[in-house]
Amino acid sequence: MYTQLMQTEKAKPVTTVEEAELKRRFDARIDDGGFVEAKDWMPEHYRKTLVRQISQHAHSEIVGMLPEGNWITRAPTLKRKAILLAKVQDEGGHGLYLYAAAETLGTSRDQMIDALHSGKAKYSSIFNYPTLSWADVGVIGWLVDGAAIMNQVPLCRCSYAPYARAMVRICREESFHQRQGYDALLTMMRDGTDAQRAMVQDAVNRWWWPSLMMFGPPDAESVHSAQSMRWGIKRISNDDLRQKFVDATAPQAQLLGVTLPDPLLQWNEARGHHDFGPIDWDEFWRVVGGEGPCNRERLAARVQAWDDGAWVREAALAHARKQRTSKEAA
Ligand code: FAQ
Repeated sequence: MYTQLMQTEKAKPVTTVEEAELKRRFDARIDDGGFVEAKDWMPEHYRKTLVRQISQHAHSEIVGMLPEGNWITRAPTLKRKAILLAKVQDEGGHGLYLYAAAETLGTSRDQMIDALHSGKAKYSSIFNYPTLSWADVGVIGWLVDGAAIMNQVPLCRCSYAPYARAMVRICREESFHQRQGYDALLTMMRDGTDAQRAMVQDAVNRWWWPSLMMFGPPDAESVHSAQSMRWGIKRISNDDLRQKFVDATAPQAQLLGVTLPDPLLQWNEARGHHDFGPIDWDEFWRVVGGEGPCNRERLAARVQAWDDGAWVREAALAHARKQRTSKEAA
């Protein structure tokens, strides 16, 4: 399988003096905190790791349009509808920057999309949960975009420069997304009815634990972390990012007036961090393995959208061909 192939493939053995020198220079650049550009020499395993991570990230943005997109026609006001439309469109844009960044590594967008549609490539576990109420849209902005930013800010310093550059713009937009989600929830909590406040609490109860899972498995079980940290692809570990997210989010929950659904969540003065309860990693792996509440629905929606868009792609190609021919004739 595509992902297994990426996981197990080892760097090609360095066979020639020239390659050994290229590898030495690559390692030195990484050790100096330098950046790698698309045309620079890089080990095959570094390239494959990046294609895996960036394409999965792109797929997450695209599949991530579906849960919130589900509420565009039912947004409570024109203002909220316009905001949600713009947000979902932004996520589509993020997917496109990321596919473009991954393409610089020599894998075509068609190959990446085929890997998603055939179930070989992953996308974030979080998008396999349903959006049951309008409050879910606010909670996705607050918690899901909040977790995404926490994970993505360090990626602005990723050693692969095209990915790092894409992340700078994406992070600016995600930070706005996070604030709009929090603002929508504040409105419901402060100016809403008891039923609306209960709706927010219910949404927080359902999204809290899946949001913590977004950061990936515990460090001890994260198969890619050691190598990705060595290469400066990942700058902060899964567990450290998760801890930073909990520390940032707990006071925001208090301000909002919601309870995070974890009886073990409390400030630990000695550690200078919040302690929190155990994560259900069986649930995480079930969802990653395709058995989450919406996995089949999400994939089917993407495949359907791709098939429905075939005529647009064909028309665009025909138009480009026509323009080329008339330019050549002129
Ligand atoms: N879901 O060894 P590690 C967003 C897989 S964007 C599914 O720790 P790694 C914006 C992992 O791929 C959200 N699978 O892996 C938005 C690997 O499997 P593989 C996406 C997961 O790569 C907001 C295996 O487990 N963000 O939300 C997950 O070093 C609102 C072992 O794991 C990114 O993709 C998971 N949660 O670390 C859009 C950020 N976690 O590939 C719409 C970039 C792990 O061997 C609305 N990616 N796995 O088959 C990363 O930072 C990393 O890839 C991690 C995983 C941290 C996700």
